[in-house]
Amino acid sequence: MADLLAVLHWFSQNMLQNPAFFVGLLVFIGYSLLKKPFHEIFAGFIKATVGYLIVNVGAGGLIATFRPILLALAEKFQLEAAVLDPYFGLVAANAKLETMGFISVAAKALLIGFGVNSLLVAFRKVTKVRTLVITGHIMVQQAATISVFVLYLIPSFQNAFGAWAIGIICGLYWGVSSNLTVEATQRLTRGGGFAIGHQQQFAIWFVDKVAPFFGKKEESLDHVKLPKSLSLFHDTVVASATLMLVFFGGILSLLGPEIMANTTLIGAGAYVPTKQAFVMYVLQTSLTFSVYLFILMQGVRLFVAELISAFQGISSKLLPGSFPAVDVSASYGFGSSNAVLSGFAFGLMGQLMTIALLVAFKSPILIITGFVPVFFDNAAIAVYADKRGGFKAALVLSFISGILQVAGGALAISLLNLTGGYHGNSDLAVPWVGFGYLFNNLGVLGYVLVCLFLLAIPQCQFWKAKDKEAYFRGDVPKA
Ligand code: ASC
Repeated sequence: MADLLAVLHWFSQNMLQNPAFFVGLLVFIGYSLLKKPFHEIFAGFIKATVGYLIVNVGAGGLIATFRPILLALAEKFQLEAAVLDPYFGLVAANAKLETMGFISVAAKALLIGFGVNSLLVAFRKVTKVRTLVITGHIMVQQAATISVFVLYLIPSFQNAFGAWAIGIICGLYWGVSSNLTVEATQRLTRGGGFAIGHQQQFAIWFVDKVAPFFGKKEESLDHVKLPKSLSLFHDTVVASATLMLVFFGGILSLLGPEIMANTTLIGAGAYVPTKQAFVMYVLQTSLTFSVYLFILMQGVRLFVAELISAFQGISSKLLPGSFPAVDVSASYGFGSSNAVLSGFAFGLMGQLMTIALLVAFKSPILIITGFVPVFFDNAAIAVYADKRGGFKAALVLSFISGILQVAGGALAISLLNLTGGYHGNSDLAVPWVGFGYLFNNLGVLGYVLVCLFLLAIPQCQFWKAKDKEAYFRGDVPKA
């Protein structure tokens, strides 16, 4: 038993929590099952792992470039507010768990959750769940936040069973929510063979359903006719650099050189007056966002391509009819070229408008926009919405999503009594807040009801599917 625990611990630390190697391993296994020659297996392993490491560089760079701006904003305007971002949320959740005396519960729950998700897929004929979530860094964040939901709101779980209660509901959420994205993602990618296992699966499902009511898919962002002088915005690099320049250039100019040069506050990323003119610092920092965005997309392309072909080995030999559920940025390359940026821009407007309303109505909880939810969620929402309902759907739905992220985030902070930050991504800001109220009002009964609700979702999907075999093949939907 002790040996088994040691193996599980090793697996969790080195693979699950470091998904670059986990994805590499999956590719290795997939290609081996497909009986590819060894040099191809090796090359696949390298490309997938390096691709994922590149994604880490891109996502990490975006987040790190944003952090000094956030610190300076808080200092300059003395904002005692919570940052809506899963990394800030992770810190806040861990601090809360520590004060409650449950330090390592989230790590245990992560492993149990992964086990539950694997069982749901292994018994997919019964559970109708086809997707295994493999985005470890996200699962770490979610396990921590969900630990607070379960333990803080349902005190009767504050015991040895607690980690199991959290793990079971995490595993159900992972398997069921990612399973909801299969049809939408197959449609978007024309049969790419993967699903989304990230932070906005419910939103993707919803957007895919409602987008057609907003307009025609033919009126996609790619087909929006821009005047000749603006058509250069069809180029992603130009569009992203310009947007970042307007947004971050505006904020940085407002903050001014003095505060940005405060190395004690800002640390790495601070402005060094002896080295550079401030205007050039603003230009460089803003353009750095598009550099990291570009890097992120390259990495995604590399690992997704390998994972998709290798997973055919796993889904044809080991788990027929199963899909890997991966990072949402895997979907970006399949949308209109400007969908990612449009989603970010309109989501940001929705967030800022709601924050202004919180201030105007003197809300006791003030929210600061964090980069991860406003960028990654809304980008995805626009990509999926645009595919189904054209540009109007993409813009309106990402705007609404921005509103919900802030409103739901504020509710979650007051419900969970958190300080400093909250997760803020769509799933954690909308459905999970609803689950939280059920936990709070009904206790263990609320927990059971949420588990039953989650278990019922794939049954409904299967029941609604006209062709039951196509459901497990994950055929590309016709309409
Ligand atoms: C998240 C998160 C990240 C990014 C990354 C996007 O939610 O925690 O680091 O999105 O996964 O590719």
